[in-house]
Amino acid sequence: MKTLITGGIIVGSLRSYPGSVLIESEKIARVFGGDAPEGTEADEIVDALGKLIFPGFIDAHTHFDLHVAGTVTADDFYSGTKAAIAGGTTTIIDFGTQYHGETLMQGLGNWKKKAEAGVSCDYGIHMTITEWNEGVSEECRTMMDEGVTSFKLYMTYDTQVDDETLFKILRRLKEVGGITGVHCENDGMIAALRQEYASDERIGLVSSHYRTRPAEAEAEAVNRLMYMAEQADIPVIVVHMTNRLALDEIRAARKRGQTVFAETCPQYLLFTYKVYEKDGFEGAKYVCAPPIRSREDTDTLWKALKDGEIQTVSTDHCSFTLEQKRAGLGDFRKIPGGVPGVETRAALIYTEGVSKGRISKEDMCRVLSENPARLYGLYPRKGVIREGSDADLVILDPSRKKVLSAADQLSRSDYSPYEGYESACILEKVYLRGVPVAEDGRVTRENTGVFLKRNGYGGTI
Ligand code: DUC
Ligand code: ZN
Repeated sequence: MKTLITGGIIVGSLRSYPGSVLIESEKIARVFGGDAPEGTEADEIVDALGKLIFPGFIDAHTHFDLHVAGTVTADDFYSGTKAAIAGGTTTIIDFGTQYHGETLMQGLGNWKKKAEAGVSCDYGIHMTITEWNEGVSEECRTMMDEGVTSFKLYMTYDTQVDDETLFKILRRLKEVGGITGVHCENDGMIAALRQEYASDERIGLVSSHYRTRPAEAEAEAVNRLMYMAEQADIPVIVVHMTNRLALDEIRAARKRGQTVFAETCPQYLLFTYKVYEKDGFEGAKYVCAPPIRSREDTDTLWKALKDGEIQTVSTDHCSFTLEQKRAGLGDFRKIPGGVPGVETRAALIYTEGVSKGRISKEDMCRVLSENPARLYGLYPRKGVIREGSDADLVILDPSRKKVLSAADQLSRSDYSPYEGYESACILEKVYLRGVPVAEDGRVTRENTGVFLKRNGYGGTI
């Protein structure tokens, strides 16, 4: 089967140009500047006139079927990956977790089992390390062999590792060629503030969530991570980075010569902490950690994206229903933390970023496709429109608008943080390895995703 997509603008991370893409079975067979030459054979011709053709988007930060805060996320792999593909995300990387007493292999096995629920986009797994011993250290090499080449460490929550463990893990990952993303927040500072706010009437306020997780707590943890990574001589990733103070710590580390990557998420680019001050319990819809910050911070993040100081925009998709959120009525500490996002990321970044001139479409390609592919060992199979790459393609129509609403979404969350938001584009067609799988936000073919064995980060950003 050969498909020719013609007449559109092919978007790359450095330049875009009018061109055509010939798909043959799962791969991109040819890329032409302008129209395909006379006589190019295809079973189907798709007219993309006036549209943008992006390499499939990669979301390197999802939590599907995660048991957390005494409950389980609303989306599992089945609904989560359908939501992903409908929104133009052809690859997700989910966080497998080594729970108490488990080996990394057990954690990985559990996550692959979860994926048996069905996967509608390709997927990889990062491994969250929560316990450290000789055996786990050995298993870091096994993980690399299994194609799980990136890890996750928490500096807060009950999944956290202490500084000694974190440093040992960094040194071990240096040996095996792994890379880790780190959730940076100072646990002690947050614990003390939460205790204080829970001791009076502030326990019932949603706004206590952000007041007890200040930007300083994030920046301090980033600072600590930077120095540990410098000493261990290893690149690291600061995941879901939210504010200027944290970015300043990354900038300082880079000035010292370190390689540091930063990820942010749409919720930190679009909203301010004022969402937590909405009437009643409305703010619970936005509770996530780290929390949403100030307007000054959102402006800083957009500029940092444009300037290449932030490498990726993922979602931290961790969805709950309103009923699940209500567990925190009367006690802000019990609101499960997380927001849905995997379905709306590309539309939001296009609308707020590209259509409003904050970033270019090439920047969007870089932070949603190419950089995550490079950072997480998928490049050039994914993340680029090039001959030989997987035919993961998104045709984005910038001439059609869409109002986002929970009523239309595929996520099992029953609300949308972006309810009523007008998207300046439609993800008209999504191809996964050559197969059309979604159209205008609806899934046309499900469960065709495969597990991706990834290479190690080879220093290619
Ligand atoms: N933050 C959240 O809000 N949810 C899931 C995990 C995380 O780091
Ligand atoms: Zn997360």
